[in-house]
Amino acid sequence: QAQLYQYYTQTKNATEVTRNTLVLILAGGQGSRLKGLTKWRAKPAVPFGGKYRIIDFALSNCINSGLRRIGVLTQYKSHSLIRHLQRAWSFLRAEIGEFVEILPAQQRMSKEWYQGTADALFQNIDIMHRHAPEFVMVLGGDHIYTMDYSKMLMVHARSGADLTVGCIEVPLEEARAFGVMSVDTELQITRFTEKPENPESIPGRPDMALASMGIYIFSTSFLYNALIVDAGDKDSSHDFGNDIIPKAIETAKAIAYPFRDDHGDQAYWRDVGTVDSYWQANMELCAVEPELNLYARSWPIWTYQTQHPPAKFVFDDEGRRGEAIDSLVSGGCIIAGARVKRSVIFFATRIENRSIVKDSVILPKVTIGKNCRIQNTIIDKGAYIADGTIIGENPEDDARRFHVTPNGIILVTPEMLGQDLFME
Ligand code: ADQ
Ligand code: ADP
Repeated sequence: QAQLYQYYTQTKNATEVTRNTLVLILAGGQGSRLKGLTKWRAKPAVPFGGKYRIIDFALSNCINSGLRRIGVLTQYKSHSLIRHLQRAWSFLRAEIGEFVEILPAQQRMSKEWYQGTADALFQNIDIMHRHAPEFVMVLGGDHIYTMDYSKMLMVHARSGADLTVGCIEVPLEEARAFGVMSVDTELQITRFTEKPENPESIPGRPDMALASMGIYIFSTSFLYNALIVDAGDKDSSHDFGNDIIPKAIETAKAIAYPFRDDHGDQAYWRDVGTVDSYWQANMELCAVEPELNLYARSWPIWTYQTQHPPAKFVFDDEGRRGEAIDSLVSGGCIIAGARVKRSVIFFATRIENRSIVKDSVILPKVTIGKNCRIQNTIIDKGAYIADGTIIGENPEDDARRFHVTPNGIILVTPEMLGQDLFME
């Protein structure tokens, strides 16, 4: 009986854990490696996958995992992000303790904007305190994946750890871009290095490294203490990856949570922080059976979108077919006598006759005129592509007009085409 009593009092179920968790989504970074795509908007607000914004993935994961108390920390170029959050994510009901709250940098603790990711939390420590969570989950707002966070929370709660870090296996040559860790047989983190020059491989697997996904669960009192100590440390850069996590593994119980799918295999997770990786992750959605299943009814990805009529594919006046294959085409698009192959076409785009669009990502409200040939290209929102434009065939020509990545992906923005907002 004593054992049963202990079980009832000490074993938390998932609802107790998720209801007592406050999620904070870091959405304020500059995202400068996305070049023109983040010139006017924050990375989490960058459109992705034909109708979503990048942050919709983290937010949908929260809602689908039963996490309904969410703060989004914003800083740089937050207009379109805040507008999107208000439109798409204001349906939670404060009366029953559910919310998505926007926490902009507002110089409440000092005369500084958020100095780093840890400072972003520190500057909101009073707000966290008022919500009185038992656990705080910190997420980046800039990754594409579907993940049931409640499983990670249960592992954290049951292990009694102070900190749990979500991690994924990545090829060694890519590991330099991440926090890289080593773990013991109990998955306790023994070493953590942020963006190491020479990343350590997983024992027995020389080609792979264990990388941090930049998602953390903290037991609240441990987090408060770590943030206060960090805030007083003049040598700190006030960043989770550089400061808080490496120090935590020296002093506290910090465990790794390997993110796997339901079959125990490596799960789908993409950092879309560069133009190349952004293009690649969009292209992956065009596969017949993409690893990221947007069609799973059990895990819907929620977003906001203006209403549009269905996408339309028509013959042109010379009887040429308008068609798309291996592609995602959103509402409001009209493809008239043009061919689209392996591309993601966001809503309200028009592609005119004799044009060919291949291996490309076309953001909303783009017009592509007649006789255009476009491949390996990302075209930003609202651009007007004049009749006869050719992109992706002549590298020198492309480099003169547009941004070209190391992998040869071309980014075209309205500004590069001389279509600046102020000049309209
Ligand atoms: P990075 O992604 O390089 O590495 P960072 O640039 O700090 O880390 O961005 C993390 C998140 O915080 C992003 O969502 C960003 O928008 C946001 N952010 C950055 N500065 C902010 C600020 N001042 N205020 C509010 N939000 C801010 C991190 C970890 C690595 C890990 C990778 C995984 O540090 O250890 O491997 O994420 O991608
Ligand atoms: P929206 O919220 O309108 O859907 P986007 O996601 O396309 O916008 O983000 C673009 C953001 O950048 C908006 O805040 C828009 O007002 C702003 N913007 C875009 N181009 C310019 C420009 N040339 N000058 C100033 N602001 C711009």
